[in-house]
Amino acid sequence: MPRTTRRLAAGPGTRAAAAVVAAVLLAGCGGAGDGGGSGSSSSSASDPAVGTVTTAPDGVQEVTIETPDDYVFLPETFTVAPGRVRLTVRNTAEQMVHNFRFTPGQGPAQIEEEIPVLQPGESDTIEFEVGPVGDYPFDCSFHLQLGQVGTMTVAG
Ligand SMILES: [Cu+2]
Repeated sequence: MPRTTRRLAAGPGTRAAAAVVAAVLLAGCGGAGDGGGSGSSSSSASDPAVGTVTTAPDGVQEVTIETPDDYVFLPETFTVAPGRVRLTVRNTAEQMVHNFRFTPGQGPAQIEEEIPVLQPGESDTIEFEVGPVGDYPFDCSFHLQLGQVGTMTVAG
């Protein structure tokens, strides 16, 4: 069977899928040549994929992102619908301390909920309401200067 290369269409429906693919590619990149399967690549099977937005039984959208030993969020973008969001940030780093906040003064509306500090190996969850559609930039304030930023998109 010939190998086909599929290009993702740039429609809104494929955005999340593209983000997931990007995250998988990044993870694969980091683990290349490492047969040990240590660290973040071995998340428990019951968890949905990192960056995948699911709806909990109580109707709240849930998503988990990770911060590794680098100045990035994995994935750095995710998309939710207007409504309630439960966001978990998992610091998979072994060395680095990170945090999470929505960048002050940016985005269609301010979201005050934040995670002030995440030690290596810690995770924390915040819950908040999103209304206006648009892009909500977030960052790790410790590493903002080093480019540790991301975007939550709210799409109706
Ligand atoms: Cu950081």
